[in-house]
Amino acid sequence: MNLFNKTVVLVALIGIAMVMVAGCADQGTQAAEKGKIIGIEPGAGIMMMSEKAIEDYGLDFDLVASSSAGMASELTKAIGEEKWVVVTGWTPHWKFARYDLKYLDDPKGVYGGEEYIATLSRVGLSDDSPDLYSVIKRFYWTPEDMASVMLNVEGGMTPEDAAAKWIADNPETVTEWIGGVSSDGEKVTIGYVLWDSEIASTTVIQQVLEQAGFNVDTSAVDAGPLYQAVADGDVDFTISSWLPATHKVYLDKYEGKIVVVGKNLEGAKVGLVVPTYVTIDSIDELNSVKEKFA
Ligand code: PBE
Repeated sequence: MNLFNKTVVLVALIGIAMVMVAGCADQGTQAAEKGKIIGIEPGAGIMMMSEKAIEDYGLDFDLVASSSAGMASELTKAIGEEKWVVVTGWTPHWKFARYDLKYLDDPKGVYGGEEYIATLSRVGLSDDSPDLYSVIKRFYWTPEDMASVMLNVEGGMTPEDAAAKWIADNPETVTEWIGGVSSDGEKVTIGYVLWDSEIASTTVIQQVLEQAGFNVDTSAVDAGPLYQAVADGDVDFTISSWLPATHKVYLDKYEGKIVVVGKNLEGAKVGLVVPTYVTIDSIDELNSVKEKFA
């Protein structure tokens, strides 16, 4: 080997050694790194619950704020690479139809038990608009109904088309909700949050009310401002209230200023969700494998 070649080999070896050292150092910092829980919008009930879970379980994890769509795309990406990922999840949601997922057990009950979704109205709506009030009081469907609309939206339909399809497929239910009510263009404003589940339900109720002759506006805001808007009477009603646990703080905050119309869906759930190939089953095992979630 001539001197030039020797130099090349030497430089290459030094290069390789540097990469190896850097790699080790990297692994070193990774081991100390916190795990990540992929969250959604700040203000969602599930975000507050997850902060509490980090505290109560002493998790060495950061909760990363994102959006419902951002959470879903992180989940999709991780599953594509078979990487471990933990997200703030809820049911009904299309992700359970699309992927093999499971809730992590929550022995401390931070995420509550079974949830329902409630319809809330502004104070005075039942007097000002008894017909409208009667329709939203009758509005009740199943997790499967809601999930089917969400799944079609996830599959590429617009929320409007997916809602119209559900309505066309369920004429008897819709007729029952409308209950013979017919408006000549009364204005209605519905508040909601851009969660996939609430995009689905709100678009359906909007179209049902339009079918009954109402002139419907929707207003998409974050959870905190939504409750404020119902309490202030800026929106007439919302069908986006997750109870008894998820939105308890909001409902408590506006006690007496918001009317609970009734349940519109039962059998909902919130919690921490992982792909089934993640080999832990409980939130209290998260710390022992946090590197996998870094
Ligand atoms: N969610 C969907 C909401 C309620 C509906 C679970 C993301 C929340 O956490 O507030």
